[in-house]
Amino acid sequence: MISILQQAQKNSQNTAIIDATGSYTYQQLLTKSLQIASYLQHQASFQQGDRVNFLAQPSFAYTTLLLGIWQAGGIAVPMCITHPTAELQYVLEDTGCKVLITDKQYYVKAKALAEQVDIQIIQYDAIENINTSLAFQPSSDGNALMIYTSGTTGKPKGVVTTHRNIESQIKTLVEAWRWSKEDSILHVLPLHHVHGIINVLACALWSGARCDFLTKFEAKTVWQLFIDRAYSLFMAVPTIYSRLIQEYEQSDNYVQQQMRKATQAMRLMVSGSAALPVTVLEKWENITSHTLLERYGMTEIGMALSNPYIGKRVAGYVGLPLPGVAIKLVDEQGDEVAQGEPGEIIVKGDSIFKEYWQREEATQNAFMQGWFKTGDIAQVNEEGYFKILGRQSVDIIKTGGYKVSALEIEEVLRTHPAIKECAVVGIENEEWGEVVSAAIQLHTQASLSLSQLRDWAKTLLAAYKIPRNLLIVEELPRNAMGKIVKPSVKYLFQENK
Ligand code: MCA
Ligand code: AMP
Repeated sequence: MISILQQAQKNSQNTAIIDATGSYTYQQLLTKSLQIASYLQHQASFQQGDRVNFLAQPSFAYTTLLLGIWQAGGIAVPMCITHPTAELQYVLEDTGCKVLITDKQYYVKAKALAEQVDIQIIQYDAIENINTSLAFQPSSDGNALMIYTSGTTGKPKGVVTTHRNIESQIKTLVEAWRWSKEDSILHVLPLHHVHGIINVLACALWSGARCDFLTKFEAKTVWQLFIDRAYSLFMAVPTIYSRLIQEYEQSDNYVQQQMRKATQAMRLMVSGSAALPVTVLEKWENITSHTLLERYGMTEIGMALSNPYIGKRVAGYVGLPLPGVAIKLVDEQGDEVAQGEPGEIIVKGDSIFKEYWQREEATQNAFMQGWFKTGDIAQVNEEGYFKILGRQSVDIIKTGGYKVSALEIEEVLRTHPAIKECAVVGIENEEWGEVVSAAIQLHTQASLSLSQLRDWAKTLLAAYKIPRNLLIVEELPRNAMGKIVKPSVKYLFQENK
């Protein structure tokens, strides 16, 4: 049996999950997960190692699907519940899955998808009262999870991690941040990324802690739940902390006092997925007395660097290497840089992913002598703390904690009949980190407004990929080779603010 299930068995009587439908123990989680595993093995078109995609709200159902697919020996592919059909269809086709499981809410959406892709759709509620014996068990070296991530080339790639990788990612964080079964956490993050799946949900399950799901982030509700439910932990992206600060500032004195009291009583609050502005860290500290623990990670590697749980947390720095993670900073030739010099972060360890799904060349190019090349540039201070300086590629944008590829968005924009050429860049923004912005050259006599563009794009791109700023230009800035110069495009936006 895989370790996360063994861990759950140790805490069978504890409350595991609270969601919009009720409260569930670890025993209920195990029972339902086994039913799902058995259903897949006996009643679905499933074989060991198959990808099983699923679309479900953040909930008990989602959690049992994740564990059930793992127990069956499948690769769990959690899909984004807010993605438009075009993005979902891409993921279904790329994974080549035979089975898609959905909760009640997404069944109709899934059925429509199934008309375009040949797969079996299983409704979660139909998985009931069947024999719960398993024909085969997963192996710890087997593939476990596939998460789609945007990169510097083409469409998003499936990042495949094994049970061993995941176990290593979880154990590292459980140890570093001292998770225990006494903990409880409010989960407000999307469940198709590592931050929400591993750092919050899987660490809670591993520890026998309680995880409460909020279906969609909403600042007022989060504060109310902090006040009502006395959580010990919270983890989010910087944009969420900004939103919570805005909500605090709009509240009256009495409510602010309750907000302060509730958060001061927590033991740890973590920020990650994007750079935490020092102003946000300071404001949060003034409200809650917590110095946010900032850490650094990536879909391909889990978490790699973290400020310490006990000890100095340095504003603007992402901390020190986590246990079990080897890190080096290298120059363009792959040689380690001198202390204090900037270099690319390369990482090695058990938590590093196995491969990009069916992209052998991309997988090979991502590694250098066994070290994974992150594409992030950092510098180390005298005390060994890392500071992220930026990314090698201007074509990667981080907005609201989501990583998006400028090239992928440009490819979609070019299919608009009014657009002759375009360049997408991320423009710095205190609340969102960066905001997706498009400079567009139109065909003669064509016209296009931002709202027209956004309306058109919403069936093709996830909401966070759709440009928020539009600049119509006569010509895009190009170099002598005719290549668009992205820094100059950014400058155009700054000039036209
Ligand atoms: C929404 N809005 C935006 C953006 N998104 N404006 C600019 N840029 C954006 N990216 C605007 C909307 O237009 C709307 O404006 C208002 O904000 C509310 O929109 P809504 O869709 O309701 O936003 P939201 O649902 O509140 O989303 C904000 C969010 C979300 C909760 C911060 O982006 C989120 O969950 N981010 C987390 C992503 C994450 O988990 N990443 C981890 C991947 P108006 O009101 O004017 O219409 S990274 C990872 O996993 C690695 C391993 C790591 O290190 O963690
Ligand atoms: P993703 O591929 O969505 O997992 O995003 C990973 C990327 O997020 C990293 O390569 C970094 O560029 C960025 N990132 C994550 N955490 C931080 C952080 N604390 N500070 C700055 N960038 C971060």
